[in-house]
Amino acid sequence: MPDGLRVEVDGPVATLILDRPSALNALTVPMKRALLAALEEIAADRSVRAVILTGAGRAFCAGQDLAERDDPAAVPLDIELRERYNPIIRALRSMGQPVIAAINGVAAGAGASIAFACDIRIAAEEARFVLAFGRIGLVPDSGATWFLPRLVGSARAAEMALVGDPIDAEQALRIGLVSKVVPRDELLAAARVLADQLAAGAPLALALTKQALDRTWSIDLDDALDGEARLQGIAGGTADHAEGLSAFREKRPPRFTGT
Ligand code: T3D
Repeated sequence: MPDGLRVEVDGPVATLILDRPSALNALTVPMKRALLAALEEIAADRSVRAVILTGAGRAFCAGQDLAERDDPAAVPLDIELRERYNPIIRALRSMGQPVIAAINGVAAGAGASIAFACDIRIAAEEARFVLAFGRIGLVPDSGATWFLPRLVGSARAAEMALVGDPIDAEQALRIGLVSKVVPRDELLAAARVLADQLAAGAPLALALTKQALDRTWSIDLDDALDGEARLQGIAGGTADHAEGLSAFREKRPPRFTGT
């Protein structure tokens, strides 16, 4: 796979596989382009209702491919972030479909940041998170300083970012960084069960729920209550809401269509 990304669509679930296992799926320019393009394409595809992001081999993603930094033509880091990493993080947050990070192994640097930006994280027993930025004299980026305190609290975020010690799967579960840990050979199946559950949900309601959850970080309770009322006004007008009510009355599972 020349661009280091595999995209597999099976029914309503798209699985994105970072696929450069010899370098622990470290991100090259072509991979970042391919990942952004895939996320944008999926965001516009109403037939895809849930996404799984995982890595090939023993790693989830080791962050920026450091070999690229030896290229004299490499762009400055701030430009690399603005033009290549930040759009990926924004795409993960703005797409309506829920994204599950299935963290199969080490997630380091921007690889960890990308996992943090997903909606749900489940991990293999071998997974570990390494905020590797400080070890190479860099600052956590790609949203890590925004997501991490919100996920695990500021004290743990500070320890992870400043000390940089690896957080193993068990610890990640304990501090709420992942919601489930499973044996490695069960990871993709567990992600698929979750993805199918999400894919059976009402797509617009899920998209609006993502929006509502993200908004809470920058608003007060009054704004949150107003925002929920506004989004509920939209969700309440959908055919999916009517279908949900019918299904409840008829004691059957709902068949949501995204309308
Ligand atoms: O453009 C910009 O720079 C701005 C954006 C920055 C965002 C960032 O992500 S900065 C942070 C970059 N990532 C890192 O600093 C992590 C570097 N890697 C590691 O610290 C370790 O490899 C791990 C903790 C991830 C895993 O350790 P371990 O012992 O399990 O594996 P290993 O032996 O270190 O690595 C295995 C191979 O993968 C090895 O190659 P080799 O010797 O077998 O040919 C290693 O060089 C390669 N590899 C690992 N990480 C990277 C990498 N190659 C290129 N880039 C990497 N990031």
